[in-house]
Amino acid sequence: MKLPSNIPDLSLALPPASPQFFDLYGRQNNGQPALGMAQELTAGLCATSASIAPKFFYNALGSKLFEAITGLDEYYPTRTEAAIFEASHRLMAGALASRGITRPCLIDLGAGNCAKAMALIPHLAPRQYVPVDISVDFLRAAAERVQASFPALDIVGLGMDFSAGLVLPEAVQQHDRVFFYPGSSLGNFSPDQALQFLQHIADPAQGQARGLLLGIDLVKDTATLEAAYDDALGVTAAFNKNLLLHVNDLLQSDFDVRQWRHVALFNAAQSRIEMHLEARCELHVRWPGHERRFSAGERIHTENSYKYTLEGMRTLLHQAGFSQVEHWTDPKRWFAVFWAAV
Ligand code: AVJ
Repeated sequence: MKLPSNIPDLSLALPPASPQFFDLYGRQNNGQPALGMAQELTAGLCATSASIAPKFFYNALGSKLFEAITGLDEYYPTRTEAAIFEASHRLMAGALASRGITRPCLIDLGAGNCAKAMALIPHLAPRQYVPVDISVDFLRAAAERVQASFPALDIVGLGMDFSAGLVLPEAVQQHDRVFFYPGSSLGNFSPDQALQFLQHIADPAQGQARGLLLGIDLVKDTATLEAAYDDALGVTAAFNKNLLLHVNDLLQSDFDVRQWRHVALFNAAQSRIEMHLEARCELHVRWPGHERRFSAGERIHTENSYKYTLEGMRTLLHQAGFSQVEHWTDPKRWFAVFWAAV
């Protein structure tokens, strides 16, 4: 229908809505990383068994490399999870509706490029969308793209590290909060830490959550698991090594990525993929006030990615205090999406 020429088209006259955004992460006023972060990195690097937490993968380039990983043939989790949502979103919306939740506040933990939420938003019709991610600038750009796709949606972006605890600002609606934790990111926690985190979400006194939509990777044959974390193109290797560039930026250290080799292995006893960086030769790394020698073959442990069984995850969710637990999976049972109601 054509508008009469004397009536302005208000949809064009309105400024495009833009998301609210809070940067609650780590850099101090002088642009230096917070002291706690430098201390955490130094402690990990100087330990007898060196380690760096996986949250440090996600600088701007790291988030892009992870996005590339999600498109690899070997990396089955992303497309398998997307297929589960595609096949079952009506049942999922029904599970929420059966608890009286029709317009949730959708809190997306580790939202990254927000692609998973973008596919879900038309089906869950959230009243508010709250993407949370440690990669602040990457998230800011993604939140703006979500806003462009859903101009009327109330969006509150949160750039923060929630691995040590989740404290939400007042701008986040308290009514009908549903946490969305897809992609098996919960697998970065040890089972003990995962239980604590889930308990926090399930505790009515803490997060005021009504429920949780959780995507989790399942135990399967070792070859499939290891290929997913050591792809033929070497994208995961680049993702792993980029952590050293991020640490150089944060600590003013002098890691040379060419001196390190990517290692990924399935530790069946602990049911986890481990990623390491292995020194190709004897080498020294220096940063202000510190020096660490690595012998040839010595490793820095950079990630654990725990794999669960359906029963194991159901038990964990009940242990955490959720009252009703349902799940959906793919025909090969490679991945599962759980709905856990408080
Ligand atoms: C984002 C933690 C779910 O463990 O599969 C991908 C990260 N590491 N390839 C995962 C990752 C190497 C990913 N999570």
